[in-house]
Amino acid sequence: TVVKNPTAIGFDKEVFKKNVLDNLKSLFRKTMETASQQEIFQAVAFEVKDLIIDRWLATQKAYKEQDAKYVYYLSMEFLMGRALGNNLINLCCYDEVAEVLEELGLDINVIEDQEPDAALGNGGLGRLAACFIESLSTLNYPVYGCGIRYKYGMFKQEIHDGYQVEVPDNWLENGNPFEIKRPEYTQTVKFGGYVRIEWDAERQRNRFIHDGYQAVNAVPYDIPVVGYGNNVVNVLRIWDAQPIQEFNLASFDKGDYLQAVEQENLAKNIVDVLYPNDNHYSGKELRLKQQYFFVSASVQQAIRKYKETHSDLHKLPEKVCFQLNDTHPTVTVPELMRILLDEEGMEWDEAWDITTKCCAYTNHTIMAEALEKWPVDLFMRLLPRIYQIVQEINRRFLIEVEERYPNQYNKIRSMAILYEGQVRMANMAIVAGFSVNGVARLHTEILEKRELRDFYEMMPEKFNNKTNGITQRRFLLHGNPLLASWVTEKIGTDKWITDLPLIKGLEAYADDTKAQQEFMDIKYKNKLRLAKYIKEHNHIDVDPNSIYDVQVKRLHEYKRQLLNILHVMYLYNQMKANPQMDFYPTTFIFGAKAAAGYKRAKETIKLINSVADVVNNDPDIRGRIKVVFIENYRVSNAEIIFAASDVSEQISTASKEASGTGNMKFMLNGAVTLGTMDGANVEIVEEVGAENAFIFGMSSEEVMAYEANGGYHPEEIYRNDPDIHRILDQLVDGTFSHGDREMFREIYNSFLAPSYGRADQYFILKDFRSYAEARERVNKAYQDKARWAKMAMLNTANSGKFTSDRTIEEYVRDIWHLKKVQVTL
Ligand code: 26V
Repeated sequence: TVVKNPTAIGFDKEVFKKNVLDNLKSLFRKTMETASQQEIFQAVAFEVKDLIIDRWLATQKAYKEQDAKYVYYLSMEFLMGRALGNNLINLCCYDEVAEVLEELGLDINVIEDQEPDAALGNGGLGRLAACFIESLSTLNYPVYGCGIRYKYGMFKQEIHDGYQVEVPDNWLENGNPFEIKRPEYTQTVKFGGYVRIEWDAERQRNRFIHDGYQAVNAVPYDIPVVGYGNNVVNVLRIWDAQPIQEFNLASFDKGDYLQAVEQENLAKNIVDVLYPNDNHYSGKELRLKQQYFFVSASVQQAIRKYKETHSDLHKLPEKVCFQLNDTHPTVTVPELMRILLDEEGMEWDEAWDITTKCCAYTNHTIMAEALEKWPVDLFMRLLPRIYQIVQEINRRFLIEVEERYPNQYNKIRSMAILYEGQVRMANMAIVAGFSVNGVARLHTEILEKRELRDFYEMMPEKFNNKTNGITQRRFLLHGNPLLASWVTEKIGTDKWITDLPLIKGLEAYADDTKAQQEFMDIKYKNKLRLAKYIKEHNHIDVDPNSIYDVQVKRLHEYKRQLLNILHVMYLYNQMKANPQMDFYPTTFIFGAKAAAGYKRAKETIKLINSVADVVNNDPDIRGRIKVVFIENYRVSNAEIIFAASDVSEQISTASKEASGTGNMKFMLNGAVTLGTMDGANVEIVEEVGAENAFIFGMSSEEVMAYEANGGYHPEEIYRNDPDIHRILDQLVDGTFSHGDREMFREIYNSFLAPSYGRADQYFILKDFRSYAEARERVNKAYQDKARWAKMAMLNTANSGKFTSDRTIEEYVRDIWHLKKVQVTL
């Protein structure tokens, strides 16, 4: 391929080869002949870590010399995926290593496949964090990604008889060759106990002493985050929990004994598992423990590091910014206050001034059920001193509200941090942060005009938008090497790798028949690759000449996978009634994990698989409609899926999807969006032009207007539209369930007789006709090969805005104010 290496100087194939063989010997006592592919992966990965180490040292040295400002990106989730391939790409020696492996009789793809995904995240929010730290490295900015080293990441999904089964993800089973344990940076985190007040005669004020607590050690593991071709290596620091003192069986003192056992237990389960919920809050104590655990360790570490070279904590904001990835790390605010007040002896006002200049908050959803509201009793029991500080923050803020809005109790009701026995984390993040951002223009507008209206009115200067982005190094260069090389050839430079807007150069080829042919040939090859993957993993034959119409994302009602599959049922009915209908063969591809306790989501997976069973095996259909549910959708297979897609399904109920990032990955890879005017789809359409996308459905304004009126009446649609009537009836007449009339009863009821809430909350029936009509347009458009090729190419060509490099430059300009650091070896 064409990726030429600016900094692979020093890469010596023969040395690399020899070292890999040596690693095999020293790690496993094996030779190339006897080693397994997994062992070879380990040997290669250790060698790659070796390539990284000198750059890593040089980077941290350069930061120190320049006394650089850091952003601490605090996130419960980093959905990194695999590291080997992307590290090689960013070290600019992917091709060279592929050659070495080939000379050893190995296929680099097979070696890469040995690596488990680092799935320390659920979906959009976690993957965004991963793209961000990669972009920060590539753009020469100092960052610490701070998170949790979950023993079990996102569960593996298996499909048994059409149902989702969750299997634990023991991702560290074979060790992680890229991580480095840093016991010397261990921090202590305290839970429970009580707060004692002592009079400090010397300083003439009260001292708050936290006693009777249980403590846990937080031990960091560092994972390198390699920038593209610039020698920069930043750190993803994930914390493991260890008991304070080794459990001492010889202890005679019963009090000590019990305390030792308790502390050991506390340490044991804190980092056990990632909560597999996406968008649904449930006030679990363990989750709050996880939050405070990694936040306290990270903040203590940041302060300690700062104090190594600075004496005045008042200038902390010049060197440190804490970016809160959603409200999950919001205890950063009271934790920083605690350190400044109790450990550094500052006065409230000084501490508050520093804290509010250091913290910034990103909002990722307006879904009410995702809002974190901790019960006060739980919160104060687990974090007694932190709770006191929250009370004081709240007290002082409410005085401000009262001054600004005398006697307007509604303002207090909406903005108070402590309200009706709950700690409202978003309110605390907004009150204490100097920046509050949404993740797409429409989303930020909805925050300002609706969800956070009162805050926006009171402190408009805090609000800003940062439309999300994705890294083209992973989602084009690594995931779609054929298209990557072709782009470079066509636009005559590989500079798009770090300057994505250059990809606009492709526009010149939009009407060029030869280029169209080449573009579609590459798409075809990628479709073959995905067909092979599906055959191997799902045992379904897929026709690479069919349209690949794809919806991959977490399963959630607002994302409306149900609308998609209901429409497949409708198409099936049409084709049964009219076998000669004009229809270009289409493969409807789904991939989605459902939160383990999300019943409706799990029923929807079963419905998709049940429809697949019937449609795929009906001889009347002659394979013209296929439905495929790809098991265990995750970052590594996502790369293959995006590259192979023709149609990108982005069909959320307008106003509900904050941004979406999958939509951008599809666009970059030349898939055409079939979507609603929601989240970043709005900006995608703006970039590519409405004629190169298929837009349908209600606007966010319409949706919100209906919601304000308590919903709409889906039963009218059911009564008046015979096709819709039919598919809903088919949910309960056994058509797709071997005669079982109860299997999909609850889905049916959700449209017509919901047991709680409104009927058809997500406006599926209301948007159905408009969706069906858009899908017809897609099917027609695809039959005009030249037109489709042009549209697809224009999507790739106009995806420049959606690089996370652009997003990061905006964060740096408006919020973080970092300086670029050059690193030389
Ligand atoms: C929320 C919660 C709620 C409490 C329980 C555990 C848990 C875990 C994760 C989340 C995150 C939900 C928010 C989220 O993922 N939002 C997504 O963020 C993407 C990146 O900004 C954005 O593209 C998606 O539109 C948005 O849904």
